[in-house]
This record gives sequence, C-alpha cells and structure tokens, in this order.
Amino acid sequence: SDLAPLFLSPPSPGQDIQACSAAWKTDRVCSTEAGSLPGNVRKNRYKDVLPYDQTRVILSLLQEEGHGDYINGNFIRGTDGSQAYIATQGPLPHTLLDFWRLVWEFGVKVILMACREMENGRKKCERYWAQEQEPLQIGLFCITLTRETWLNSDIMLRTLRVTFQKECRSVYQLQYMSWPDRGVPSNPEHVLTMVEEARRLQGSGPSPLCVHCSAGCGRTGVLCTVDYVRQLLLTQMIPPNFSLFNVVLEMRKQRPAAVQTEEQYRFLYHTVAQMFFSALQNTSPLYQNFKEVPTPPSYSLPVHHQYPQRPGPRAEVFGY
Ligand code: PTR
Ligand code: PTR
Repeated sequence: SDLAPLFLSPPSPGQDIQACSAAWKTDRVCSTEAGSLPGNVRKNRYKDVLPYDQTRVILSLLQEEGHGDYINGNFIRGTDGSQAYIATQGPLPHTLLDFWRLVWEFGVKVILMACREMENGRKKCERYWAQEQEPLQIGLFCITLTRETWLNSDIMLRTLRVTFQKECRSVYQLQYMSWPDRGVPSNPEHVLTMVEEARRLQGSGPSPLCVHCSAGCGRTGVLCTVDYVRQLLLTQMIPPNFSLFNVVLEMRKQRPAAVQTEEQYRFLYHTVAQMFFSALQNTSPLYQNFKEVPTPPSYSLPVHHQYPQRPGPRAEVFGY
C-alpha cells in the first residue's frame, strides 16, 4: 500500500528530471577546477563532463614517480555514507595507467562497465582488460584474463588477475554489452542481475564498486542508483515516502549528469518497481532472507542523505 504511488504513478518523470537539474544547479556548491587545469584537460574523454572537485577521486599511488593526482572520476556515497561507488569515465589510451592506479589504490574488487569499446563506429572506452593468452602490461601493472563467461545474453563476466609490485589480486569485471549511449537496456531484470552479481562478487569488503560507461554519467548513474536503492531495501531503510527523485538528485550532486536522460530516469522507475515487486513476492532468492534481517541499522545518514524515519519494522511497510 505504501508502495502504491511508486507503482501506479511515478511523479511524472519528464518534469522531474528537469526539476532535478534545476534544483541541483541553484544550490550548486560544486566546482570543476581540477579537470580544467592545463595538465589535466587531455585526461577528460568529453570536455563537457568534468568531475566535481568536492567529490573527485584523488590519486596518490605512484605520485612520487611523477604521475598526477587527477582522474575523471567521483566518489558517490552509499546508503551508509561511505564512499561506496567510484563513477568514472571509460579510460582513454593515455589514462589507462591512472585507471589501474585508481583500482589498486582504492582496493576495487568489482568493476561495472555499461558500454562497449566501440559504439556507432566510435571509440567509447579503451580496453583496459586483458584478452585470452594476451596479458596486458600497463606501467607496473600486469593484467591477465583468467576467466570470461556470459552471465546472460547481456552481461559478460571477466575475472582478471592484476599484479603490481609482486602483489597479485583478483578483480572482477561485469560488462553490460547492449546498453546504448543515452538509451536504456531492453531488460530491467538484467540490470538487477548485474548489481546483484556485483554485490555477490564484492562480498563484505568495504572497497567501492568502480562503475563506468563512456562519460561515466548517464548509464553509470543508473547503475549506482539501482544498487543504492537495493542497499536501502536490504537494510530496511526504505521510508514510506521513498523518493527516487531525491536519490537521483543526490547522485547528481556528486557526479555530473548521473542519470542523463528522461528515458534513463523512467527506466529507473521500472527497474526499482521490478526490484520491489520481487521483494514483495519473495520470488528472488536474494530477497528471501529479508525476514531474517534482525534490526534496522543504528547509524544515521549524513544530513542531506537523511530520509524521513520509517516507523516500525519492515514487515509493516512490505506487508509481510
Ligand atoms: N559530450 C558528450 C555528449 O554530448 O553527450 C558527453 C557524454 C557522452 C555524456 C556519453 C554522457 C554520455 O553517456 P554515458 O555517461 O552513458 O556514457
Ligand atoms: N553532453 C552531454 C549533454 O549535454 O547531454 C553531457 C552533459 C549532460 C553534461 C548534462 C552536463 C549535464 O548537466 P546536468 O547534470 O545539469 O544535466
């Protein structure tokens, strides 16, 4: 019953996404100076997409070797206020090393990629992963491919071994193969599968999920939002007056143009509705242990992440 407004009448997405941008621009407290510095300009894939200084990812690893601290990427806070996501652009040939510095420095275990290397005959992302029998050496990083499988018709899962200064780590990459730039995937289920699989691979480790597409905005924003809402659901933090609008607005305060188009914004409603539906129906194995989740989390969210307090246990909201 509490979810009825979400299912029946998403608050007209067309108007909302405009209001979203407008609101964000008026209380704008963000700058993009680092990305405009002469030494950094060429590290941006798109000159109109620069990371906000306030949340940008600052690289330290290998700085003594003369590498800069800049990459076109932003941290996005998770439901617990931690740096749960890194939203970044698809690497360029000359930022491959920076990308691997980022993965290594922040202990990234899982990379979500929402684009292809080439789209419409244009390069959208440099291949930063290795192919079979073909290790990739990027500076001091050696990357090999240990496994490559299709999770379903849309998603490729690769397991990479990354060696740096004698240390070896596994990094998983999930690539959504059929998600057009500015568009939406044909199947919300597969997007849900992607974030579920990412969380399964991630385990309980605190490291951020690294999420990218070409600009690291539109498609990346959708994935971050889906995962964020899923985390809210799993930790019983969905308030009765849950607002996807506010979640997207928060995303856009941290990464420019996160969720870029109205179509993507609409798609989010479908995907979240689908997620809630599975939870309500208890059909997804993932949500079957809902009832076992004992107490709501005791931490409070950072002020502008605060959702109105939800009264009572989740059972009341979901009608269990
Ligand atoms: N300059 C590009 C544009 O005109 O759209 C920047 C851009 C490219 C923005 C792709 C977003 C894009 O989509 P995504 O973030 O999903 O890769
Ligand atoms: N080139 C893209 C576009 O104009 O669609 C990239 C872009 C989109 C850049 C939106 C900034 C944007 O700002 P806002 O977050 O206000 O939508």
